[in-house]
Amino acid sequence: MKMIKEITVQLPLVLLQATGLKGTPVIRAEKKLQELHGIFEDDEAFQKMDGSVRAYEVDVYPPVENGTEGGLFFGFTRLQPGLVGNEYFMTKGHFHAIENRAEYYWCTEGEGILLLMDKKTNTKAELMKPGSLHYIPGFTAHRVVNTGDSVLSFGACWPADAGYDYDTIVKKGFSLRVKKINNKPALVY
Ligand code: S6P
Ligand code: ZN
Repeated sequence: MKMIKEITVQLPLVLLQATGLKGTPVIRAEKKLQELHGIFEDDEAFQKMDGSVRAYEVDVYPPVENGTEGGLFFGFTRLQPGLVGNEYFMTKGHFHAIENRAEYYWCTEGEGILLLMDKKTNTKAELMKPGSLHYIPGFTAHRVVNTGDSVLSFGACWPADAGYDYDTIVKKGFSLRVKKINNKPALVY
């Protein structure tokens, strides 16, 4: 069991070596809880938490300059388990700044839910588990929720000119949340 887990976690490195990306400088972005202010519903619970706790980190391997049309980025996110009130830890979530840009996610470790929301606020939820592959179409906001009690890891591949629009999500939120109710994950509209 331990062996399988190790192989799964190391898959992105194997991939990097295989594609010649080894040696590309890695850009690591850490998101502390305090940087996620405003995205959780229970602000009172949020204020009581230690804001310096790391909620997730993203390693981005950019083989081309940021903004290169036609180029692709590869990234790997590790999202910690946890709760703010009864809402699971999640990524900030974003549309792409160039709205039509699509993306792939695939889960390598842990369990969670990918929330997708189109421009008309129609939502979809997809189960993430090791091996699951997720196509995120253009014009679609995406956010990952860790519903397990261990780290949720996933790879991502997206156009190098996609960019990020976080503001729309911070202002309007996602019309679907994932909460721990009766000790299990529940979708709350
Ligand atoms: C980039 C891609 C991911 C996320 C990462 C963190 O287009 O979707 O690399 O940046 O999972 O999520 P967020 O919402 O904080 O950027
Ligand atoms: Zn994205």
